[in-house]
Amino acid sequence: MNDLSKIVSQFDAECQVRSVEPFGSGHINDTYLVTCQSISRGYILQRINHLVFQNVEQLTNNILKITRHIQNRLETDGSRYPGFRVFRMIPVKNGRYYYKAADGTYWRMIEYIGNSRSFDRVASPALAFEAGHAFGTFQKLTSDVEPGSLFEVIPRFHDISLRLEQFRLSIRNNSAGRTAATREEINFAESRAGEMHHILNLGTAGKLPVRVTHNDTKINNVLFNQEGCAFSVIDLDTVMPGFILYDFGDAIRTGASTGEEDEADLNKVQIDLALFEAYSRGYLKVAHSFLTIEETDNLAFSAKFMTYIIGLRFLTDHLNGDCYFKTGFPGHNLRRAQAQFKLLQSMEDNFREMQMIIASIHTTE
Ligand code: ADP
Ligand code: GN1
Ligand code: MG
Repeated sequence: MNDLSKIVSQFDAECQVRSVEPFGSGHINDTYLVTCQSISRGYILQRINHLVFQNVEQLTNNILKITRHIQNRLETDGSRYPGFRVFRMIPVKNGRYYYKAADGTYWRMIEYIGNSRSFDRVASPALAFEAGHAFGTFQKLTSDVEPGSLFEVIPRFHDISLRLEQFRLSIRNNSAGRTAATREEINFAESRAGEMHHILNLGTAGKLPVRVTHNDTKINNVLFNQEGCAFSVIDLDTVMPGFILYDFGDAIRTGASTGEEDEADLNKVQIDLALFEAYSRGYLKVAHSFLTIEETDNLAFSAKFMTYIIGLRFLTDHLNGDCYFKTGFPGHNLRRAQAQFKLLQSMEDNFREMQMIIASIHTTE
């Protein structure tokens, strides 16, 4: 038995391991697909990055709470959410839902939802509509969970003042000696810093409700079936109290861009308005029933904001010497930041159109 199979054997799962292979494209945890001798069953095994997620116990409690809540709602009221599913966590033989190995690493296992696919980018408006519908459904299904009952897994996760502080500290420290060569990107970030406080200011003024939010609504965190219907939202590590605008914006950043998150050819990176419209239609079809006017009015801005703040975090990590996000090659975080900033520029150029699209959906749905 190799080390990964030994870890699988700690969990209360009927699985004679056939293979354990790296899976997905996450930047923080290590994800593996476990296949078993019985071909009908599979699991997702994940090593939780406990430097990033420092309280694995509370993080696990959040995920259990949310998945059980959704499961209950689907069982009692499932006809309103046809086909929607939520994954099940697998207990460790000691009854907990995570396993701490002798070397101090943390692991969890979840049921693999078969016949599912996820995409790093969205190929058509039909898929974008589905993704929007799925995130809207996730928010609706969790709207009756008290946000304060969830543990704040990473405090101030999308708080722009914290992220700018970290960015400016990375410039001052210049620990990797990269500041001089990164002037252009630093200036780009600084030139937009003021306007990017808008959501935080609204929140601080009490104008945005605190809700249960996902906080990592990358498009590859939606599962689709083989027919292209989105039926589940996964990767619940960062579910905690927050502003819903962050979830909308991050999904647009990844789901309505014409380029990869780390696209080298910046000419290929633009906002695709057809994908933006389709995602927004799918999302608002569900979410219009609970969004406030203030939230709806700021959806288009949230796409600019999330593209900016994730770009800023990539840039900060580049300046710090790549300590946080996994990288595939030298300069990877800088390239990611450049692609985000190019996408942001394209959103700035198309901002009026984006606002008009949201307004037109809002008035006709
Ligand atoms: P990461 O933190 O690495 O992004 P995810 O939980 O998003 O971790 O998992 C990575 C990928 O694994 C997903 O994009 C999806 O393709 C697949 N995946 C994760 N959980 C499941 C599941 N329960 N059923 C089917 N596929 C899954
Ligand atoms: C990280 O690991 P992944 O890819 O699901 C990050 C998100 C970023 C994302 C950028 C805990 O998510 O905040 O938006 O990379 N997660 C954490 O692709 O920092
Ligand atoms: Mg993921």
